[in-house]
Amino acid sequence: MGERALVIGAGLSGRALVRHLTARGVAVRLADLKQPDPAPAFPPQVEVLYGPYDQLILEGCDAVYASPGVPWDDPLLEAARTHGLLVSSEIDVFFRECPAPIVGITGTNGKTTTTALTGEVLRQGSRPVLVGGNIGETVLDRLDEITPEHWVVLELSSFQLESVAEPRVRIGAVLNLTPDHLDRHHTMEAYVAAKARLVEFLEPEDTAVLNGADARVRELAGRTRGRVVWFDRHRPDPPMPIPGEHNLMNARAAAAIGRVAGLDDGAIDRAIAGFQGVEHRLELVGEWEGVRWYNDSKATNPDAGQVGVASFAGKPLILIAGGYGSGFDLAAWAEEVRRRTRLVVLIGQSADLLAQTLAGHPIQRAASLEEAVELAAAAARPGEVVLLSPAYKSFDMFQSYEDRGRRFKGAVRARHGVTA
Ligand code: UMA
Repeated sequence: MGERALVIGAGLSGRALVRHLTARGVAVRLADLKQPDPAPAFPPQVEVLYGPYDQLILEGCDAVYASPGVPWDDPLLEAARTHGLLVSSEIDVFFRECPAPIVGITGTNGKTTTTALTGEVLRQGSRPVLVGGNIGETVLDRLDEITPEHWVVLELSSFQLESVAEPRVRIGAVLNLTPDHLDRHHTMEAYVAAKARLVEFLEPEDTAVLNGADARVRELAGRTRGRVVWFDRHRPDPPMPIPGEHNLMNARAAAAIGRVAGLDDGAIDRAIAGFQGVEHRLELVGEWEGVRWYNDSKATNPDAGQVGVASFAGKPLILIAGGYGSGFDLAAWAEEVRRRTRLVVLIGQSADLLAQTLAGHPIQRAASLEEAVELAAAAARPGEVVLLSPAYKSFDMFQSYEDRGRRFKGAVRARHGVTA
């Protein structure tokens, strides 16, 4: 754990690390390229450094803990390795210290819904359940409440998986694999390799829950010593109340995990039928004047955006899309959007590119999300759906996809005279 540790990043993971390390008597230096707004409060003994940093910041430290946003091949981390320092992360520490069996869920899209759903399914059993990880809840600061009787359900991103020395789980589910985060992983092979770590550390008594309908995921069966269960073939089909074929796949994955964990089909079905959905994933904001408004801000790449749009098959759709990011293949997204939408309102940095990509299709441009809501509201007719499903990341106009989703909901409610 180190006597003096450097923590990089003052976000959710960094703050959890600072609490964990200081509680164990480790002297902590915290560095962040920029001061978060609002600035988090740290105990006075923590040395806090905001602004650009270089290798000198390692001086006197015997361990470095990086946030998921820090590339695992960052020059600072490489220098630390060269000097023999421990290089670790919030989720790495958690894996080392967690006394309970872990269910790990990864994939490009659907992780958060499947993680939340799996938590609901496992709660039907007798063991206490804790849900966290990339879903937005750090788990390190909850170690004290976890017993060997628990199930811990973790959403694991590729960034988190590559940062865990031995990511051994009891049940590891991989939902799908399409290109994402290639700015960070450089190649699709490297991205798949990070995700594959979830099943590569399984022992024969563990289970890989895989999607046989996804060619890249199917290949992972050859990279594990664990038993393989194909969740796409799970039957009976659970009654999933959230729209979209992809959500039925997510429900099959959660149901397959439930069966591996020893639950009966009736209990699994009850949990899934009562599922309320997850904020920012095809979340119903409300219905006004016969128009239903949905927040799918979590759609941060074209694959997720395409899935969002396809979820409303048969209903006339007004789509709000665009944001931050580059290097995406837009062909499949654009085809779906042309087929399903009556109007697209474009926002964000990618608006020009999307306008070109959708040339000939009805589009409008908005300078802000609030203006996009105004334009959509003016155009929408009773029986239609307005969907925010950006297909891009949020960082050009917002702090995060959560910030974007909440601003959207606020603007939609304000437009319809709903305060609070
Ligand atoms: N920072 C540096 N140096 C760097 C990079 C970042 O100082 O080289 C600083 C930033 O200025 C920022 C801080 O680090 O202030 C933020 O750290 P972070 O981006 O790692 O964010 P956290 O708040 O710690 O949140 C992370 C995950 N973020 C990322 O993976 C980018 C959250 O996933 C996760 O919920 C949280 O840990 C708890 O586990 C979010 C995410 O977008 C939801 N994940 C990606 C995705 O789902 O596609 C992977």
